[in-house]
Amino acid sequence: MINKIESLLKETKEFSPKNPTEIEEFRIKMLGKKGAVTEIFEEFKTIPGEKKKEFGQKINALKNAVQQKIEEIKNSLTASYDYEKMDDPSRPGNNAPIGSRHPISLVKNEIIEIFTRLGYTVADGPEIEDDWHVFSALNFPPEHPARDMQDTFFIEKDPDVLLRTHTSSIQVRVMETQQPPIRVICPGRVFRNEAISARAHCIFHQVEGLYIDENVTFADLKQSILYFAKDLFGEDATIRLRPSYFPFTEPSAEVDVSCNLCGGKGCAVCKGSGWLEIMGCGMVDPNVLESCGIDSNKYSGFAFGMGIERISMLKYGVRDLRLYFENDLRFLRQFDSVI
Ligand code: 2U9
Repeated sequence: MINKIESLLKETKEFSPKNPTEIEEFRIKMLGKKGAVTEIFEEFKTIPGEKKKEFGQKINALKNAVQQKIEEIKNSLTASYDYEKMDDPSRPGNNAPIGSRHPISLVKNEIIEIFTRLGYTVADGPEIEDDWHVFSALNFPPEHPARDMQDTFFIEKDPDVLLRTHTSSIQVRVMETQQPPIRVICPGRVFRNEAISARAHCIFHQVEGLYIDENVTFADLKQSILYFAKDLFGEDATIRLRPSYFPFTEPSAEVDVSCNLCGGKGCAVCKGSGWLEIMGCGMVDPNVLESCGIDSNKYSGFAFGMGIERISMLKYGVRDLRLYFENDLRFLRQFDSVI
């Protein structure tokens, strides 16, 4: 028996597996129900009493040596990633986790895609702006409340340097540098001095559109928005326009789309009205055309603007605007199946 123990100890010391399967085979061979060490424990029962102590110590030492060896090899194999790969070079690699698009980007891209199909091009502009491009060129009167420090983030005063409160400043820049026909879509971040709540944030995203040419009418505006609403919310969607007021458009309107959750019957989301407000729009005020160097006797145009967070909340049933800015993976991962 001593020889057997010595030989098993030697085998254990020299054991050097090529892969995890060989470790498991070794474990079964030594410690399994019919394993060599288990068998020696069985034989131990027949050893006479006076020799039990000596043999017992040797058998236990063997068992510990086997267990220790298995543990050591397992640890070193887990640490060396390449080892398993060498064993099977055709084995697929570990997938790198890929992220998902943010629900603001998803909706922004969808809106851009719809309007580029209608012949619009995307325009961009600075987030830090001056008074002219954000207010004066857009027909805001000198005492308009939006110009107030309570509503707008000013970086400097006299001359004013401020964070744009809408992406309309991009369209002003386009009109100053291009003559009609103009058809642009302007997505971007905007900043307003507002308290953060479930419905409002001091930073949000807008998409605005502008179409200027000869003989552009309110009917063109209505049809373009209807086409957009059907594409985004489904073929059954209808729209209604309610009169409104903006300094930069005349006439102006708020646009509602039929509630896609209750089909217009009235539910909690549309507060029983059957309608959801999605954007504002109007015919570009002739004062704005003239401020930007476009002849208002020859050209007319329409413009529209929407908050991307609002559209995204309606589309995906998100109840709290703050979720869009917190980067909580439990929220963001819900969009990983959307392309
Ligand atoms: C130029 C001329 C006109 C853009 C327009 C709206 C109506 C509008 C709001 C929707 C929700 C902003 O995000 S929101 O708070 N926008 O209602 N925007 S017409 O009109 C323009 C833009 C540029 C040169």
